[in-house]
Amino acid sequence: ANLIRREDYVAPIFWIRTVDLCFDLDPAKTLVTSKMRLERNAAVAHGPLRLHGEELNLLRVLIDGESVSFRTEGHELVIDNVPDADFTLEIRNTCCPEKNTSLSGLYTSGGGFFTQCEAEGFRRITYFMDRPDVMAVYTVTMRADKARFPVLLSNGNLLETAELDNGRHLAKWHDPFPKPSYLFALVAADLVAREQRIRTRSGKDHLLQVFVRRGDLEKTEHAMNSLIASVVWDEARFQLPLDLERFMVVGVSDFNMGAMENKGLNIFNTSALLASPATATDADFQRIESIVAHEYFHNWTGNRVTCRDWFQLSLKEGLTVFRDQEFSQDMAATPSARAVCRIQDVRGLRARQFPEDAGSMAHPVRPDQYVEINNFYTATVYDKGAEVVRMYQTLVGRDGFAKGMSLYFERHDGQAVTCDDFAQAIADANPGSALSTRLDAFKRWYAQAGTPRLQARGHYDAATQTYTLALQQVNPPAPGQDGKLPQVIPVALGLLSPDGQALPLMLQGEDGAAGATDTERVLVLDQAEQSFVFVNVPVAPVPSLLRGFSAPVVLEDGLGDAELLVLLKHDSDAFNRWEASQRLALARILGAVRSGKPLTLDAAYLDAMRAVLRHPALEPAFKALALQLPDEAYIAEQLSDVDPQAVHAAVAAAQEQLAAALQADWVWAYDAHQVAGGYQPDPVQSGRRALSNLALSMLVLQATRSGDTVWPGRAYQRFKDAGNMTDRLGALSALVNAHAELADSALARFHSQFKHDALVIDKWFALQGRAAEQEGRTFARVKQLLKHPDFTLKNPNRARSLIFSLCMFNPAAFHRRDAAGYVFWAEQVLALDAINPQVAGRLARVMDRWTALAQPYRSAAREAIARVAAKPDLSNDVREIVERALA
Ligand code: DPP
Ligand code: ZN
Repeated sequence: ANLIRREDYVAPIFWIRTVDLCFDLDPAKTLVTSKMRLERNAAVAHGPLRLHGEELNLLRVLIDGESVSFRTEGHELVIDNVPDADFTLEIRNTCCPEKNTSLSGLYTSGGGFFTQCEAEGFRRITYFMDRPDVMAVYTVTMRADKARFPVLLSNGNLLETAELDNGRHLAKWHDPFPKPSYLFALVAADLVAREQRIRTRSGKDHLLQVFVRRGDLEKTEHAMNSLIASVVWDEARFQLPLDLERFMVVGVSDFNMGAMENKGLNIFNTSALLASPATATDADFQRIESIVAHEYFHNWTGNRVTCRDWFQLSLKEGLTVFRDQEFSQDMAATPSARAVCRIQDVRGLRARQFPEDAGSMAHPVRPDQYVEINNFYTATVYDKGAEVVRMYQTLVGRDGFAKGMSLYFERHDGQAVTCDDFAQAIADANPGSALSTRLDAFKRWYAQAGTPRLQARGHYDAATQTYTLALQQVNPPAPGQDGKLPQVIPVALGLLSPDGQALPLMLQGEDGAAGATDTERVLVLDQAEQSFVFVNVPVAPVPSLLRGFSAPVVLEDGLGDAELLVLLKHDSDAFNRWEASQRLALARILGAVRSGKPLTLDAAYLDAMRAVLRHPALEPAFKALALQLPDEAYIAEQLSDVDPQAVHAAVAAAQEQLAAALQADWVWAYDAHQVAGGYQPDPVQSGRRALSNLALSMLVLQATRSGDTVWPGRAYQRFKDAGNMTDRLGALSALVNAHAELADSALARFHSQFKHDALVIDKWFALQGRAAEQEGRTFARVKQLLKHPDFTLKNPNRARSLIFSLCMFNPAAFHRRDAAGYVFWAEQVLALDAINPQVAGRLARVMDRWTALAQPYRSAAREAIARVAAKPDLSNDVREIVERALA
């Protein structure tokens, strides 16, 4: 397999200016005719024309209407003799959509045709210069059987429809915006649409459409509302209008990703699109809102300005994740709900990106090399990339960032550019800012992999009333990277008096004006070590550092229980308040794991948690997050020689003690947070449901352990009577996670009630795959479920629901001392690889952190990885991952 390197980038030898595509759609054999206008890139030396193509049947090649000689080299079609002047190239080929189980290129799903071209799927449709810096204007003609495929969609505007012989029909689309091939899309299927006309601020009219299968129409209201809100938000916050008359969204149930931002024709995994109160949870509603927004926002950040090459992926993904996070916060409206969004985002970053940054697949936000680009749609590129964009905003301010965005579009609209171009635009729009004066150092965030550790030590001098904060950063080596340089770390902070008062933050050398009355400010650490001296500090303060998680680093501030309790009680920064709750729990769990002694939660911790739960002013959504224990994966990241069973035992013990000690409080919390009135997925209602469901799970756990049947009975009742999926699933998972006796009959009832709704059955599998492990019961159940008639590896959502749930989200069920989990993993990776390499590659990633495991896990994991690597015909996707794991 070829290693592709960023430093080897060369501009294309030819430009493709226009493409005229013609599809005669047939599931078994689709005929594709492509007519292109090409032009030599004057800036680049001579060379043959090279086109990418995979799994295609080539029928003919014409240049200016004449046949030409050509050859193939691997997956490339090479034409040596091409005119110097502009010319037309016509290619005719076939492909086989119904055999395309990789879901990349043109494939069939549920009897319709769909495409997925990012990153390199277009070459599985026809021969092309399938790289994002080749941008062309597309005209697409589709012909298909009208009865089976009544809806024919492609990018842009509909030019023409016509009836043809033999029950076929035709549609012709034209997209006026030049675009890279990865943004091409086509849909031919039996679908219906929810439609909405809107008039935007600028006074233009637009048609929004959400296409789904017939029975799903009533589940599209939330997606449509989310789309409208996204259009309004992008115009208001960034002055970015909708540039198309028609904006289409289509749902498909076989899809590798969440969704795809094809120009004017977004294609969505149904799991990221369809929701009704009866079938989707609050978390689903929230996820749909953010993914609809994400794909819509790509229309500017990704489509109008795209990536020069795939190493720049974070240019569009980091930026667009940042934008969808900001959107979700703005939609959440209240400060507390905003903080809840931020906490959830950081939780996700720590659970997925931190381990990635420390493991075998660690790579910079802008990677330097890859074998298979599909393997680099990662938490680092997306979520750490979003944190990098957030730091720009922190350094130049919200208005400065908006100015930078404007300059970015002014300079680069219609171009394929790099992360450097983005950085330069933000810096140039903010001369003299904390960013512009250290731009080169800031850009190390794109180049250096690994999570920096930020060490902080404070010293208070009562005599001079000064507080000296010494900050130090340590950048641990990552694969192929040692001797790293200091990064630019914005540290938002406040200082609290021991009784919780916010103290003014004036630095030594500042006059009265600056900092005198601020109680929060941002320090910029850009050296390995720096000290900051605060003056006029009346008492020894408790530092609240890295507020709002102002940089993606691991903070080591050495605070003990007493100080964390002050922050938990008084910090005006809700993020750090939550963080204090997590650190109190973490310290106890890590203490137990490291000492090998059973965990006993102390009264101070339990009282603090009770105080949070009973707090008169804190929002329920916040309480639910503060009372939730840290993820096992996050805990494991704090350890070397991880014994996942020991981590699980400590977490389980903490859970049980929290359930028992606060029993009366949980009863109160459950009763006091019932939601009256109709279902709304808003932050207030969903916060109440989150807290009452947490309370219920605690009560069922406690009851099951003590042999009491009242709460399991109530949970079962609630499971049966719930008016929405959030509460129904909450009650069900309370029963299943506690291994309550009623769990099995509840599961059976749930299945029979929802057997016709694939997305709900996915939840049914996922719940069982993620169920708390107890004496191997969860693992055994998953193996049993593999044989369930509803299970299939071919549908990515279903495969993920069971297999990924176990291997990725259930460490205690997966990491078994007898290695059966790893054997299972190897089998499933190989089985999936034969069907869908992208999904198999994702599953392969589960072993990224195997070297951090203790024995006997480590040796067994290595053996399983080696078994996969030994398979001769692995996909590039899986091979790259297992080879890096073993390197
Ligand atoms: N569909 C993926 C996303 O929107 C890749 N672009 O992030
Ligand atoms: Zn994206």
